[in-house]
Amino acid sequence: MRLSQGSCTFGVGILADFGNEADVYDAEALCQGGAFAGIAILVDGGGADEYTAWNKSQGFGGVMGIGYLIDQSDNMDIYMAEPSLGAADATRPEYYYDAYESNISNCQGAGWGARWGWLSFGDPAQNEVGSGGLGILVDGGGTTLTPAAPSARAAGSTRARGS
Ligand SMILES: [Ca+2]
Ligand SMILES: [Ca+2]
Repeated sequence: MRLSQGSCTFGVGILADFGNEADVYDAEALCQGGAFAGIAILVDGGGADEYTAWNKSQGFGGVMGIGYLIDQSDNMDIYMAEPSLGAADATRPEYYYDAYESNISNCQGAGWGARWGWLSFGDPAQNEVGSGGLGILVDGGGTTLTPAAPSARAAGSTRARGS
């Protein structure tokens, strides 16, 4: 499932759960506070929660985007940025990168900018026009961070900021 659980492209997307129950947030990409050109927020008020995603999630700011994942409590939460299913696994998602033998996650407080010219409309002089955004993961304590795929946790690329 993509574009869900507090996600936006050119707009605002908010998922706010202020209850104290334990929740499972499981999605694929641009989710759980993942933003392109806008503001995306996932805020959870309490409970021992589990967050799982593959790419550009859990506090991700892409081009012109600001993404927040805010877990307010000190419950023991689990944050998973799926690292890999392996190159030979046909079920792996498209975020797999052979050079790293892993997914490229851009999760858990990551800012990412476009530098491949895909916004330049074919004009090389206009490459790198998509400055990255701001990705923020805030947790009130008690967190378990599982092994994450590369480019995660307070990561920034191409005029971007993650924290
Ligand atoms: Ca919760
Ligand atoms: Ca927490």
